[in-house]
Amino acid sequence: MSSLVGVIMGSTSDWDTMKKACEVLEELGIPYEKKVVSAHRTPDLMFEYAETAAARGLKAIIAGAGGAAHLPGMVAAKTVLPVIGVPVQSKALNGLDSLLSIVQMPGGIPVATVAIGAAGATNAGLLAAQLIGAFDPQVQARVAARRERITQEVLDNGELPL
Ligand code: RP5
Repeated sequence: MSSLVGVIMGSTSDWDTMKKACEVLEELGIPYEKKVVSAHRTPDLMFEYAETAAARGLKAIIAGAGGAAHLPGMVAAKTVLPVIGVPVQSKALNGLDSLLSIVQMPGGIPVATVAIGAAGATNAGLLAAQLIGAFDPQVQARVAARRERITQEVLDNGELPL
């Protein structure tokens, strides 16, 4: 089956974070592709990727970047697919720079921004799955089952040692 979600990141150094999104998509059986696409190092590739994404069958794009993180916003400007932005934790400013670069999109071109770092990448995978699940009952059932499992784990392990 062709990919439904595109997971892109500005650098190979983002992979440790962005693999969390891929792990979720794999767990939920959602076909995805992953690629390094840099807004400043490979700008032409970024435009081509964004411009062709919908025609290639993608339903959502997860874009992760750190520092002056313009990748998600630039990609969102060139596609009408939903774009989920993951602020990668930067060394200098702990990802606050990434977060503010991604989240503060002017009205008109949305980027759904998640938390900084690994939790954000996990949630980006889940959010993409939920978007697809809105039109695919099997995917939605798998997302619901994952929630139930997490709830049960908390209920089973909720007793604290005294
Ligand atoms: C951004 O610059 C990337 O998304 C990465 O988070 C950051 C640093 O990239 P490298 O210098 O590690 O390649 O483009």
